[in-house]
Amino acid sequence: MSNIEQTLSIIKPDAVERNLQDQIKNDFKNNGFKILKEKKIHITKEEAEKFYKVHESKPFYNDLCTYLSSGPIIVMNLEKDNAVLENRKLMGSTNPKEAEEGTIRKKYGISIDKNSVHGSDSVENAKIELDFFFKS
Ligand code: IDP
Ligand code: MG
Repeated sequence: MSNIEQTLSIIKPDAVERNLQDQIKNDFKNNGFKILKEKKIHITKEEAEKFYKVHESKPFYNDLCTYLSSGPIIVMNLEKDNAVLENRKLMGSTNPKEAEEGTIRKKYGISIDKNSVHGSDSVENAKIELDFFFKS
């Protein structure tokens, strides 16, 4: 049975800065994802704080929000069968050093904070995160 889902992906500042967006988009397309919507934006620190509010109590929260707002990012609405889980698998572990061969974070990630991509972690959060960037 098919289970088409949508999820939010972000190509983070470290990857946009190194001009990796086309390679990363090809990774998604080659793995069966459709890019339904995409836009390049530069968010403010306040917007990053709102987006990452679930991490408010973490020691890395401030640096994380400074980083996500430090340069342009590409936000994408991806669609695929089981898109949320499939995207998490294609991204690899949060820490690129622990990410599996062939994953986006293994290939392009620099460090745990500069790990090139974000992906929603549940169907519920995917809806919230897609609305955050794409609700008109
Ligand atoms: P995820 O991006 O794999 O879902 P989360 O635990 O949701 O990982 O963390 C959000 C982001 O916060 C990570 O992608 C990473 O950039 C950053 N981060 C997570 N843990 C750490 C840490 O221990 N030190 C610094 N940055 C971290
Ligand atoms: Mg997360």
